[in-house]
Amino acid sequence: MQHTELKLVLAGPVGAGKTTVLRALSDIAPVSTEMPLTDGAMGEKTTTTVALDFAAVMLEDGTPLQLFGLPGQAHFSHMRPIVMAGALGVIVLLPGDDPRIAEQCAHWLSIVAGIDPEMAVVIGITRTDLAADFRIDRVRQAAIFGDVPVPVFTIDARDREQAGQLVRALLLSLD
Ligand SMILES: Nc1nc2c(ncn2[C@@H]2O[C@H](COP(=O)(O)OP(=O)(O)O)[C@@H](O)[C@H]2O)c(=O)[nH]1
Ligand SMILES: [Mg+2]
Repeated sequence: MQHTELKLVLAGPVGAGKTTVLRALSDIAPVSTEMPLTDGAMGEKTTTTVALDFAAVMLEDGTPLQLFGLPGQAHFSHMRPIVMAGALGVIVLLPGDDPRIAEQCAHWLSIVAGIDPEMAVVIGITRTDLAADFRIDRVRQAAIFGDVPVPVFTIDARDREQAGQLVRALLLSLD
């Protein structure tokens, strides 16, 4: 049993579901820094995370877990190393309905590796219900961190149980 505070980070592009996962999991009212999208709305999405998202979760064994979301926009990339400092692992979220998901996967893994190449990483793919032609094998081919394949899961970010599965997978990979 572990009672030291755990810190995990959610990374990924705008619209991947980072804020949604944090809201689904949080035991407290999550802290968000949502601002109107400067480039105009993307579909139904009119706001984006500018600095960070924060949520607190108590794990079943009593361990407090802190979850931070990284801003997706490159414009706020200077915040990423600050938010990632002290984290034990990163969940990379990717939108399954983005046709460039394999490139996004490689791009976000290289961002995380550039900040900390020793980081534990899992990948969660959201919005696959919106993508009839989604192929998980294309993402798996791009899901290499260092030289090691990263676990890939499909989840609905709005579902607390499925979002929790990503956290459990990441925590299991730590020990
Ligand atoms: N249909 C569908 N929508 C999803 C799923 N996961 C997330 N979303 C939606 O996708 C959008 C993601 O936005 P958000 O959480 O703000 O993404 P962020 O930019 O990464 O923080 C929200 O409208 C979610 O409700 C999913 O599995 N299926
Ligand atoms: Mg967000």
